[in-house]
Amino acid sequence: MVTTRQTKQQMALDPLDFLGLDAQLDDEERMIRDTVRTWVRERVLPGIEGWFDRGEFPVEVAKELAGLGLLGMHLSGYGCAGTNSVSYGLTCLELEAGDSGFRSFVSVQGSLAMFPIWAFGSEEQKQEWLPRMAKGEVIGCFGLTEPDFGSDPARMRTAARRDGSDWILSGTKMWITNGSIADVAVVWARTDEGVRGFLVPKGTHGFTAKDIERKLSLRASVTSELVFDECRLPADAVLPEVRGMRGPLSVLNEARFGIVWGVMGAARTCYQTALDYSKSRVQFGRPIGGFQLTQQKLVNMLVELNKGTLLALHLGRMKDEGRLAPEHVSLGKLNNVREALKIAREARSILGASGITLEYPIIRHMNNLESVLTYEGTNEIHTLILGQAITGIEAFE
Ligand code: TGC
Ligand code: FAD
Repeated sequence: MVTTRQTKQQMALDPLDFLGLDAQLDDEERMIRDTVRTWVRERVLPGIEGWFDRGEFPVEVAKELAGLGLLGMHLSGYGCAGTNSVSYGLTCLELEAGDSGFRSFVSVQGSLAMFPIWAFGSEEQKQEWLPRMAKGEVIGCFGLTEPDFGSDPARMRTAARRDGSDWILSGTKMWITNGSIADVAVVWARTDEGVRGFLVPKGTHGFTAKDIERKLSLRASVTSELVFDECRLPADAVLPEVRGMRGPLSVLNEARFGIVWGVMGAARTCYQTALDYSKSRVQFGRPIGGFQLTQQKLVNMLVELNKGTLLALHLGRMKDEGRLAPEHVSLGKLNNVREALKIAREARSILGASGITLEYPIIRHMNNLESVLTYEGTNEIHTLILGQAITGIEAFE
């Protein structure tokens, strides 16, 4: 505890790392965090306003992200970097401090497309896809949601039936990140043996992808509808090691973990922007940061940002120790997205009218976070998962 004035002065309080969490990271984690932060500063920030405005994702960055070792970074072997979970989380945080679209790209590639192949694929499937995906030569997507089944994917209509040794896949998947730019889609479909995962390469006869336009959120990210019209797939297109909803749902744990961290990056950018603005914007003859009501907003942001980042780090350490349950991830996703969105809205208010333009990053982050609140399990679904965990009573239906 700080007891003297002198000790207090020696301990410089950093408004962006108030609790000194940096000291809780090891050298490798810090190095990865700094590398990604620099890359975001040099490669994302100069272009993001334009990409978001035009509704584009600069797909050429896939190879750069691969060059930094970030695609499938928390997986081992097959050309993947094999980092710990905290390093993956820090990467998500720094990417999302730039834009949620970049974290989404890395989440989908590493956690939703590569992870199921790595966890449930045959050795041949792993050899065929993972090294090229780690290099960014092959882009993947993950098709679970359907037009009529979002929160309740177990009722999906997409189905695959056997025809000799082949499979015939039919159905529609909706809201699929990276859908039209993907070289391979990991598609979940009902079969006689329960829900199974299929690897569907781009160009498969009957497989089409159409982008969803006019989004006002995650504009620097590709979101598509995938249609499978009697697609004939070979016997080895199916992931052999998993059957049932456990397959897609366990994959989601990986990406949800990345979101727990990522949204704290978006929140940090919003807080930092509002803090800077509050010190230079003068009204009634003084900086608005000098008004008690503004300070209360900034302090609320500071508190939630630090709590959320601490929670992410705690969950990361639990994951690295093999102690993380899916319900822990739900707690992190529920809290951190909710609080990040509140921080973004509060930060926007501090900028007044300036807060509604793309000249500042806040409204972009705020709009992005609306998608993040919904995807990977809405906040209602995570509330129900936690409600069931503590009462033992299921309240989904
Ligand atoms: P339920 O009957 O509870 O369970 C079925 C089987 O699955 C197991 N299980 C899990 N396993 C691992 N991890 C989890 N989180 C699991 N949750 C359930 C369970 O043990 C059981 O296994 P078994 O072997 O006994 O059969 O499942 P349910 O159908 O009742 O569903 C429960 C519910 C509502 C929680 C689930 O459907 C759900 O999470 N819904 C939300 C859907 C969702 O999150 N969709 C996300 C789509 S992907 C996406 O949004 C990507 S965005 C990408 C980006 O751009 O970043
Ligand atoms: P619905 O399930 O229709 O829910 C509507 C509302 O009802 C929500 O508020 C929900 O919480 C509430 N609700 C539903 N059931 C209950 C209940 N039992 N109790 C209380 N409230 C309930 N999916 C993929 O498979 N792959 C992807 O790559 C992907 N990327 C996405 C990218 C973006 C930008 C977006 C926006 C979505 C993406 N999704 C993806 C889809 C996403 O996972 C779904 O949108 C999400 O699961 C919610 O489904 P829904 O939109 O159909 O909403």
